[in-house]
Amino acid sequence: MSEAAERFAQFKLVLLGESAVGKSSIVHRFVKNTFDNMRESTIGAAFLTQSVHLAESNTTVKFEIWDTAGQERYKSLAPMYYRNANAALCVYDITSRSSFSKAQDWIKELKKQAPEGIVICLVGNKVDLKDEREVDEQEVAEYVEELNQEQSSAGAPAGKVILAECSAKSGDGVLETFNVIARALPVEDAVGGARNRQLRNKRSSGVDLSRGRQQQQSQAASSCC
Ligand SMILES: Nc1nc2c(ncn2[C@@H]2O[C@H](COP(=O)(O)OP(=O)(O)OP(=O)(O)O)[C@@H](O)[C@H]2O)c(=O)[nH]1
Ligand SMILES: [Mg+2]
Repeated sequence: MSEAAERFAQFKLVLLGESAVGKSSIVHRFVKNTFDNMRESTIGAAFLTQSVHLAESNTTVKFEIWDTAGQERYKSLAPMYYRNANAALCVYDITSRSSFSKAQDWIKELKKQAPEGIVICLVGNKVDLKDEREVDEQEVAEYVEELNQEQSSAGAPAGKVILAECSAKSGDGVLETFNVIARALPVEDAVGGARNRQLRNKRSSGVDLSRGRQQQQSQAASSCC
């Protein structure tokens, strides 16, 4: 019996959140499986790529990751990164209430300005510091449930916010978070889209990599702008 061919899809993902919540640390854990206690604050944004494999659909999902700078002075650059994004991680630090309200602001902004159908994941980082927790899990769950109910009652079929917690330091929950996002993305559309490339709406769906995969870098690539 012949096995079905592996499929490839590519999506743009952006990380948003207050400075020092651990956006770059999450990305580096995901892409390089490393952690730096003294990571420097991001300037502008950084670009990296990494793939996950979804066994159930035999699909490799490649993420093009834009890790934005959380410092206030870079805020005006953010729309440049989220306006074409398929997915967004709004990151907060579970030991910082202010970072949670900042993540909520990002979600509001994305709901207004980002492409329709963008997959939004609200991520609480630094769960290794649970003794210093300031943001209650239950409160976050209720906030997300409320948001998703508003979404449903507005008749929007997609766009539910996903909830996750992780620790870039220990690695707990990081890969799981990206796997959940990959599963929530319109993989079928992206794969099928190759047969109908001209009709694809670039703002809301991914890119099929089945053709020209050799032109793509298979592992992490990193650059800055
Ligand atoms: N204990 C703990 N520290 C973390 C974790 N993730 C990141 N940090 C630390 O938090 C600090 C900030 O991490 P970054 O990844 O640079 O934060 P950022 O959100 O990218 O910050 P900007 O680039 O300024 O927006 C660094 O000192 C990290 O070592 C974590 O999961 N646990
Ligand atoms: Mg950073």
